[in-house]
Amino acid sequence: MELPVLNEAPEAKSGCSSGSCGSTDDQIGQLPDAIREKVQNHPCYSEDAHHYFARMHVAVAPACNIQCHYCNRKYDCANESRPGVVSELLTPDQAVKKTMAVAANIPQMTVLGIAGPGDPLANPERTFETFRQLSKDAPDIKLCVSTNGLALPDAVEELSKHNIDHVTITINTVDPEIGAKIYPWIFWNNRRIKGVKGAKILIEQQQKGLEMLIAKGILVKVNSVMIPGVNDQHLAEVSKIVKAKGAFLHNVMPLIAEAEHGTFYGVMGQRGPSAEELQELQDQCAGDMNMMRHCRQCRADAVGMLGEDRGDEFTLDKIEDMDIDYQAAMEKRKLVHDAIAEEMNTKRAEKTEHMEKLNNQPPLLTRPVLMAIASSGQGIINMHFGHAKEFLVYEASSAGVRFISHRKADQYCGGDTTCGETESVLMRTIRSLDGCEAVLCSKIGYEPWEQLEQAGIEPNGEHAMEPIEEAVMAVYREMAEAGKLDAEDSMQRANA
Ligand code: CLF
Ligand code: SF4
Repeated sequence: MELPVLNEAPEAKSGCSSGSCGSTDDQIGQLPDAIREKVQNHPCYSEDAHHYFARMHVAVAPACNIQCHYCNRKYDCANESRPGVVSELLTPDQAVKKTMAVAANIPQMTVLGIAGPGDPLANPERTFETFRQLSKDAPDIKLCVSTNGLALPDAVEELSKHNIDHVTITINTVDPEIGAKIYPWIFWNNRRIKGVKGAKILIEQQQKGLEMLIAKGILVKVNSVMIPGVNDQHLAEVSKIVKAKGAFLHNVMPLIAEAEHGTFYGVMGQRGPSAEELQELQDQCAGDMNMMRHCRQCRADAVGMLGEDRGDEFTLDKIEDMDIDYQAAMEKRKLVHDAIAEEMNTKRAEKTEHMEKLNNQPPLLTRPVLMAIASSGQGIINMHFGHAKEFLVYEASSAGVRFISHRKADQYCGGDTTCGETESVLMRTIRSLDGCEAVLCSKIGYEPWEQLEQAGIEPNGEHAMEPIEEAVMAVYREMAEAGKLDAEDSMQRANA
């Protein structure tokens, strides 16, 4: 079938500006060398890097100096962690030992972050002692910290002394009236300050800290928790302001509020955003800002690639028995990092060439389509549908392919012989793919194939081991050729 063509490409639905993939790594390709060097192997600051490099957190910071309505202090700081998770608290010495053990055993681990379980800068001695030791003993590890910002201005000088190039500030609002609906109180100058007054001080400290970090040349990522009905209409404004001040990346995360977590919002029934609402807001902000869409809301003691947790391999009793020669580990790590950098460069060049070819083809007169991908990393489709714990969601449109988000799934398949037997888990997985019209994986069993088709999602195992963007574009073109992406079809789906 002949494809309908346009004389000019229609405007992309989103902030995709490059005409090909509007992802963060494309923007990173255009950065000045000094900044590119800082982000190219940081899995949070570069979407591309998160397929190859790992991060770890050490939970050394128990105290917090504010209260957020989405937090219960029994659990890790919800500004960078999935709510409802408890981490094992470490001393700085234990944290250093654990970091070096992980670095020696997982050479892809490039970043050590401190993100809780409370606020790292409300525990300055423990946080800075950990950073001090690591910047001396393990200089090849990037150091990263996440904070609510209240104590940030007082910490900037110290942060800049320890080779800390990356700081995350959680900024949920720049309006004290909205702030009072998120933060019931802050602890400031030995006093508890409530309501608008407390929120105003917090906001001022966050903005001052942001400006001071930028002045020191430290990269700043801003996290915001999207709370429908509270700050959802306001976060695009926050994005504009933090970008104007020099923040590098904005990570809008969904509120997760469950009654069983015992948080104020959870108990009050405050809802979190749907996947569509989150994407809409991220797209709205993307006009002004680099957006992070691959955040996995890690725990305060996370270890491994984003979305993976290898913490059990590095418990205190296990690392006690490990004998680490860090000099030898550093040499091995360098070889691994160089090999990954070479692979990434080759893949990036291939992708650019491939996308240029596609962009030279006549643009399609078709609507955008979402596809779910089963991948364990390296940017390729390499996972069995039933083994996937999460799916990466990409959007294909006439403007190219872009990464949208990830969706958590229950892994329902215990192995080839049991594939597809646990139906209710399968149905939950399929529900998590709501809005996607195709799922691309390396292999898929008969039963999930049928169930996906019944749910209106095309299963596709024909692109195993292929680069994700290329496969998504190929399937998009096939769907367009088959007439599945025209305007009429779009109306039917909307009405279904
Ligand atoms: Fe950790 Fe955060 Fe540093 Fe990354 S996590 S302190 S910037 S090294 Fe990353 Fe995890 Fe999302 Fe955080 S995926 S929760 S953004
Ligand atoms: Fe909880 Fe983090 Fe907020 Fe402190 S800053 S109250 S630890 S979510």
